[in-house]
Amino acid sequence: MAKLFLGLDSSTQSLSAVVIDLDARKVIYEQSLNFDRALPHYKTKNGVLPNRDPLVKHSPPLMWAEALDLIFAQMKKDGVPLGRLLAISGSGQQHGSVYLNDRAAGALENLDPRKPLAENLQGVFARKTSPIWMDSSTAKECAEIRKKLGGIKFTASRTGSDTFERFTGPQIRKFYKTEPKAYAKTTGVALVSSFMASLLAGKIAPIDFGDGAGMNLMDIRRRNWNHDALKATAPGLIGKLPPLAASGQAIGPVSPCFVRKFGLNPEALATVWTGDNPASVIGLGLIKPGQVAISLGTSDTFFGTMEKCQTDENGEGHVFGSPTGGYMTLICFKNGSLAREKIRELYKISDWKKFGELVAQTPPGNNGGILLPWFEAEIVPRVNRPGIHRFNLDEQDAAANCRAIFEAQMMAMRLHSEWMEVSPEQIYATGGASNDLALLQVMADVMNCRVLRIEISKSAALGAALMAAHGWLDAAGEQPKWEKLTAGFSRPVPNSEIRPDKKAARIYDKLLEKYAACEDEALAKLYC
Ligand code: XUL
Repeated sequence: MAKLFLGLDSSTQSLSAVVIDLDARKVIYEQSLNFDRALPHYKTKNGVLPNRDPLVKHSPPLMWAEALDLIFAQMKKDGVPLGRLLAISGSGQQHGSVYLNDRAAGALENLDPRKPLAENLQGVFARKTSPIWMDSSTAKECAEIRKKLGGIKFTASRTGSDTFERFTGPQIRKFYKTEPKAYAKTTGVALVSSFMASLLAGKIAPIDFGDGAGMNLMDIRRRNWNHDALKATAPGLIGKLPPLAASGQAIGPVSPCFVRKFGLNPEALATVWTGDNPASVIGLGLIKPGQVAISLGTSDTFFGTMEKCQTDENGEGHVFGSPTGGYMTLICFKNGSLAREKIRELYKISDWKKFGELVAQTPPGNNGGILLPWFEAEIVPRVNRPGIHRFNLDEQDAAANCRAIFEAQMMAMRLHSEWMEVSPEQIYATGGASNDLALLQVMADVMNCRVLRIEISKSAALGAALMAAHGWLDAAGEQPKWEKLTAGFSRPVPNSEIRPDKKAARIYDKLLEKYAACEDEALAKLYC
């Protein structure tokens, strides 16, 4: 009988599902549900609630739960053999936190299949909204925690990263400081990933070593909660956090609610979820150390698998646990596809094909023109005052501005990933914008490295499905090997290899210095 596994990905803008047939090495079903369109009553834009403060970005956790109901209903309608799924895992946008009260555990254990999930969860939240990874409102709390932990270098070497505005610890601290009563009523803090896993398992789920590392609360090497970090964050926090566990590890059988409502097999396993980036590492097959990918999504990320845990002394990059059991490294740039979209809107460019054509019309290096696209507060480099900055760049020149934004995004990646000391033989490109050859040529030239396109639109959900398979095989005592398990699922698109143009690469080697100086100048102006 076919071995079927489901992977879900609860991201910023959508919930996606991928079902794999493990032995046939095939994805047999894919589906995505866009929050704004499918659940308009939550009034989100791109999955985020409007807020007067541009630094505050929250989403409603009930919306994510309602989306879970909807996607299962859709799968049932589409004839997915839900009764034959052996295990389910998932991934969530990283860092976002859900605050539960003392009614949550009981509600999860007694989910009523006759009622929508959202109704089952009425009254279980100690905080109605969840701060998500796009939030940059906790600079003060970051400074406070960092100071208590002994500075950037020490914070990074203990928790895997310096304190970051979007990381869960600083967010929890802000909640504790600004809403102490609600914090006191919080009995459980979950991540987006562990919250969603809890719904499927019908009990509070563990947080995994991948997503747990995005909290500034976990000891990155020992993989347990770090008591100094907990103390620096908020009182009584240890009592509010679930245990830590390996991604994909079996939690138990799925909640009877999902069995009754959607016909799941009562023996199907609910497993521990992870963050979207750790799951993508699996989905893209980055199993061997030194393999690197660039994902061009809502956020642009540069990530790869690491042999041993090496943290960034300057505090810009992150180290997370990888679902393979080792480590992964990541740098996250907030101004990814939404920033590219802003430029497209600004210059009234009809579609992405046209955008790529305009990039192709302009010379590498853009005649020295540089654009810093910080439409939103940026993570790397840290920018808390949004705004765009042009250097030697004509604002009226649409084509030059299209090239400039992508060149800047790639130069920022190169500059800020130098600490990783990886010189990959090739970079895998994935995510929406990786379909555009002109952009990929810029990527190959700036990075001076071959680029291969991997066409997996849902790499995180695929990774999650593979994690479910790993967890199920492990629970069956089969000691699965990641390399064997993932083989055949993600292959570069045939003939998609793009080689760097030597002349262009030389131009970028030089331009990088100018780019770095522009960043310094803009940052000095912002913070003087
Ligand atoms: C990673 C990060 C983002 C989110 C996007 O640190 O903040 O990539 O995970 O969902």
